[in-house]
Amino acid sequence: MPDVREAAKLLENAARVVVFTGAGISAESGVPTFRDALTGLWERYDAQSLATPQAFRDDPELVWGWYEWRRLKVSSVRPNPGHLAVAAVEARIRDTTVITQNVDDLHERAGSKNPVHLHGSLFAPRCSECGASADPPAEEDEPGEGRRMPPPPCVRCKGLIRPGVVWFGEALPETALEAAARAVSDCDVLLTIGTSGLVYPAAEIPRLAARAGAAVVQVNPQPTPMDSVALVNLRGSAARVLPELVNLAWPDAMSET
Ligand code: BJW
Ligand code: ZN
Repeated sequence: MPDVREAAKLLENAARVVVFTGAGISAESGVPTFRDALTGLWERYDAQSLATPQAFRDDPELVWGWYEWRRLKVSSVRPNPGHLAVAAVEARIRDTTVITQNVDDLHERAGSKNPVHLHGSLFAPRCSECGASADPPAEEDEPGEGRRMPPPPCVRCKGLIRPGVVWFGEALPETALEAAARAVSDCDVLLTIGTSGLVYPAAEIPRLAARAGAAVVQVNPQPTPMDSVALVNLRGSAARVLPELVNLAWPDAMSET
């Protein structure tokens, strides 16, 4: 049986599904990944100078400006057929949990109900001192790559507002981790899509699901450390493979979303 048919059968027969996504699912919407050769963000930017608490302490204007540029870029793009296919799975299987490492809002905009954001969100800034949540600033006309911007002050304590994302060395949000652990512990199928599987603790998720007895299906154009964990490896892009997979499982599902 071709791999995609085998994956469709697994999905069709599943009662509980986890969809675990990384930057690759948003790549075809125009959001760069982190580690892809040539196009990944970490090819052009230094993670230590931008995605750590120390970076924000050292140069808050550089870090805030970079995240505002990314937030506005995400706001200007649209979900792709990969995100829509994930929402179609959710519409067919009620007990579906979408767990994403992504800080964009493309799953929500595609119709996913309540994705678990393991690494936070570009759209949920908060105070770096007292933790109070803040609204993202009003949209600007020109995102301006590389522009420094002073972070706004917290209305409660005047501390600096920081991006609501999880930086290296920071703990993942407890409620998100708990929701993820719960969903993974008793799912029938876990789809891992567009993630390099290099960043922990998120990278444990497919392994935990496999250990708990789930069938792991991976969608990625490149090999990853998850290849050996997955029962089925679908080598291709999310926007191409996921609609095909969903259409094989439920022939009308994509047109219903
Ligand atoms: C496609 C596609 C298409 C392309 N279709 N697919 C040594 C060993 C183990 C762990 C550590 C270690 N040293 C340090 C650590 C810990 C560290 C870590 O894991 N580091 C590793 C890199 C080594 N982890 C942490 O620090 C975490 N926190 C932590 O451990 O806390 C401990 C603690 C506990 C208690 C108290 C205090 C502390 C936090 C990790 C936070 C990660 N943050 C980032 C940045 C978020 C903000 C931002 O956006 O700037 O999250 S890093 C970045 O990587 C981002 C992503 O969510 C994450 C994962 O990346 P992802 O999504 O997998 O993207 P890529 O680019 O890596 O891969 C893309 C994939 O898509 C590729 O496979 C492509 O082939 C594929 N693809 N096109 C489908 N069209
Ligand atoms: Zn504050």
